[in-house]
Amino acid sequence: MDDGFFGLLQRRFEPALHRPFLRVSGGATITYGDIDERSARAAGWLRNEGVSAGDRVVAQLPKSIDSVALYLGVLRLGAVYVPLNTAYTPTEVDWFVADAEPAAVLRDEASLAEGLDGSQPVPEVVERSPGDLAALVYTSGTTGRPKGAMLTHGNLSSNALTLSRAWAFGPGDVLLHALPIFHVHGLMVALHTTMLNACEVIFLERFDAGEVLSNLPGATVMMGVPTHYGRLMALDGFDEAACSRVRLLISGSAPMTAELHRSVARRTGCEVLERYGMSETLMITSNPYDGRRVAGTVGFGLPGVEVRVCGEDGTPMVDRAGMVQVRGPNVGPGYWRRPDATAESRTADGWFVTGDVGRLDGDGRLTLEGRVSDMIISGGLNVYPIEVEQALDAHPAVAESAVVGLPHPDLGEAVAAFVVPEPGLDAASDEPASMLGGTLDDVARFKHPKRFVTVGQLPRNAMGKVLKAELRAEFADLFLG
Ligand code: MLC
Repeated sequence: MDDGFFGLLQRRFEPALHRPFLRVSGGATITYGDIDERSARAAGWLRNEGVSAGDRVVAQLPKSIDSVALYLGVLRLGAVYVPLNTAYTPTEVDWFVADAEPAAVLRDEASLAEGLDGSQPVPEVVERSPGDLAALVYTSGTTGRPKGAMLTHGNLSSNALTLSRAWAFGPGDVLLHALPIFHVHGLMVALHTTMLNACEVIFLERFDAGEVLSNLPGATVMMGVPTHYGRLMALDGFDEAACSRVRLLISGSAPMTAELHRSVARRTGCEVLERYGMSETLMITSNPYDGRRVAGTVGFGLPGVEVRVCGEDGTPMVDRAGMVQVRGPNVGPGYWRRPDATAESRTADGWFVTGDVGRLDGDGRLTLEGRVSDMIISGGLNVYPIEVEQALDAHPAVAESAVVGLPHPDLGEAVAAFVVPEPGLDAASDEPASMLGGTLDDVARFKHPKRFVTVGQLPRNAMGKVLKAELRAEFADLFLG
């Protein structure tokens, strides 16, 4: 037993209580001392609401100082944080709540602020073992039924310490933070590395390219998804002068094209450091901080993290494409209350199967080449086609549908739907979107198809399986023209 991940953070905060932590738009800054106090209030408030160690706390909240205080309050109380994308619809949220069975659900910023203001701080930190749960991060799945990826205190501590060293974080760093904090990238990768070093964070509510650019000269590090860097490239001012203090631009959550990587380097003098991870494992590989960063690759297994690529028969291979598998203290214990899904995601000898297809070179450098499932990554957010297909198929005018990801200049991939109308119903409609009315109302908007294409039938193989690869090939230019 020890005091878990929050205890580790608190020891780092202690000598730095006067130092600035989060600086929000408009200039207000809270210090490490302030966040320590605010999170103790959050713990006090949650305890009064009946939350105790091991209980889940669901949060669907805008990005704010108080939502960070809530996260830390949950950790110090030994409870389990369950962040939800603010874009999820009430129906989607109901599903997560039923699955997580939380002791508290927070969806209203005003009552959070009121709760924190009106509560007594509870300064103790509840003891936790490295194997105790700290967070559940929901990911969807190929069956359309989301799964809560469990992360322990040990997972959070080990990955934060590893990244902090690998990326040479120090107290003088200023991180430009424009990511959402309901996913591991913005919440854990970005905030944990900075909190461990008591650095300052320019904490922007959302990604607005102009606002990011105007804050860049004050930053030493930025983390983003490729879409963020693509949008910055569209602004003339994204150049060497804007990046004069920047020592590191990091990209993850979706593949960055080698072309974007090179153009950012040409324009700013900074070679983006691309890394690879997922909710279930936190960060797995990274291009080197010192050493060659190779565009189009995600680098080497982080210290302490083992990565291998296996063929269909499970044999590890070099220089050939296969399944990427990972093992290490970063890998979570499995999916919440889903022993079936947990077992399916592991090999007999205990490696986690990522679902990504990749190739390791002789030096251990990993290049990702695709995915086993037809999951779409749109602007750094994962979209599982089956959720959208099920909603489309429920419409009386739809005989069947197929949803795929197609190359998109801004989002990397964007969601496209191929819809076969029921016979006799408006088959000639060029506007399937309007024909489909409210059928997608319960689906988060970022998952909605950006284009609908009416087709007479879907391409299928002899077994009747829809050939999505054919749709992807035939309509590869849909968003590029
Ligand atoms: C928003 N929209 C999207 C979208 N984001 N559509 C597709 N894909 C996305 N990613 C839609 C909204 O539904 C809305 O549609 C319209 O775009 C405008 O909304 P917005 O909120 O104003 O969008 P914008 O600010 O432009 O957001 C785009 C974005 C943002 C790329 C800046 O999505 C973003 O910051 N993404 C980062 C996601 C992230 O943090 N991923 C980490 C996952 S962790 P409408 O129809 O309502 O107008 C992970 C592990 C790891 O993957 O290794 O990191």
